[in-house]
Amino acid sequence: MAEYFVGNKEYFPGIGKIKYEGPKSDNPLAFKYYDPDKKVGGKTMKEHLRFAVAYWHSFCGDGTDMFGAGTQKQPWKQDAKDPMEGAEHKLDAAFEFITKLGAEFYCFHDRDIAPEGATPAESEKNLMTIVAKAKERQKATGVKLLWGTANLFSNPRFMNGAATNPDFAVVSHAAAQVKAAIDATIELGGQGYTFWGGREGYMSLLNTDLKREKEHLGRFLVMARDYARSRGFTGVFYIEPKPMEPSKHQYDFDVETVAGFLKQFGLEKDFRMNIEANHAELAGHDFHHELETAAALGLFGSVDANRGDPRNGWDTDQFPMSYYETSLAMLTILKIGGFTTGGLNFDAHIRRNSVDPSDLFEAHIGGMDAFAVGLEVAHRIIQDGKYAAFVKQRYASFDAGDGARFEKGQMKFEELAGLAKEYGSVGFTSGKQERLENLLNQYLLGL
Ligand code: XLS
Ligand code: CA
Ligand code: CA
Repeated sequence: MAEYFVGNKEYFPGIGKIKYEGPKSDNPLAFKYYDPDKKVGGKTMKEHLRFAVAYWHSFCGDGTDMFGAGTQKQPWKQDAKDPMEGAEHKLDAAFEFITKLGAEFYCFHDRDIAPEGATPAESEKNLMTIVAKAKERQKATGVKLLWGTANLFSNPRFMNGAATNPDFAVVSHAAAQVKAAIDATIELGGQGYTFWGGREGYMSLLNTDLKREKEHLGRFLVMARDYARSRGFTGVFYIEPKPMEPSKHQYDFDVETVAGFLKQFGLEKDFRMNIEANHAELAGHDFHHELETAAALGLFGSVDANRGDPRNGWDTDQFPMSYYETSLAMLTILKIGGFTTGGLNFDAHIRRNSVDPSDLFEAHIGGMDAFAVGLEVAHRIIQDGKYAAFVKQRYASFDAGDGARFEKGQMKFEELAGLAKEYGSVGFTSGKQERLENLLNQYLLGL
């Protein structure tokens, strides 16, 4: 077991490398469907799915909520003599966990991995000290950084926003953090850098200059991109849409809104979407809708894999479980050729009453299995081509003749209007939705 942890202490004793045991296994600490080396199409499951563990939920959050204190013991927080030693213990626990689980990647906020100092300079020093240690552990374990980000929402100075704060001094603090977090991401070979607009939005329009705030956000992102590129960052920038919480209205509401914003500020070449299932739901969309919209716009990037609770409308960040959702998600992702720099980041936390160290493993195992099933179902659907053939046929009237001329922009509006007379009574072709939904259930059960 010793080979799976790199620090001085084992934080998850009694749990070894998680193995694939197949669907009949009754071992809760084994994969039932995720078989990393199994080939699906031309790639292994591991290459397709690019799983990442979210540092903040798994190693920082301890079950604290608005109504009560933390419930999860987290031994890495218990015997440190100061916050920097605590950060190193956390790093050891994280790399032990990720390695035993067999995830390829992790993601972090600056403040997840290193404590904030009294000044920006001290914060940066703390961060880069831990980054050097993380780099050693990445080398020792082969675990890689999917993306880094800056926490621009926890410190009270960000209560009115970060890049969109009405006070310019706060904007400069946000820049200090983003600059250091970009440096950290580059140093660790991160394949992406994420901007989630934590408090970039408003609580009331009565005290907000919406136009100016959005322009400040655009300016800030342009400057951050240019800085990162000047430092040699070749990865992808992500914006992660979310419609609300903590703000009443967040500027990065959903994929369509962000797409318009990126175009407005000339950011569409460098930025892609990091789509979270729970955020899609908060925006009143299906997860599949957000993925398909990003794919259609050529802006798909990465995924924060989790689920919400459709009945309470909060960002509950639960682990993904629904094969229905993972299959539809993987269908869109496979259709556009799979992930490039992105991956499936488990931005999810175990429930407050899940207090056993093994619960964290079981949660991730379930999420990885759910996406492995989704991958296989989506692959089979694409191989079969039944949906694709149906959709192709549905739009066949645009493939030749007048329809094709319309698509190519070779027709005047008067001509289009005039054609109505020629076509007469049309438009009563069944969409066959029920048949197609029934088919999806057949695929899900593998019949
Ligand atoms: C919060 C967001 C956040 C981002 C990273 O709702 O999901 O965790 O993913 O800042
Ligand atoms: Ca997220
Ligand atoms: Ca969330």
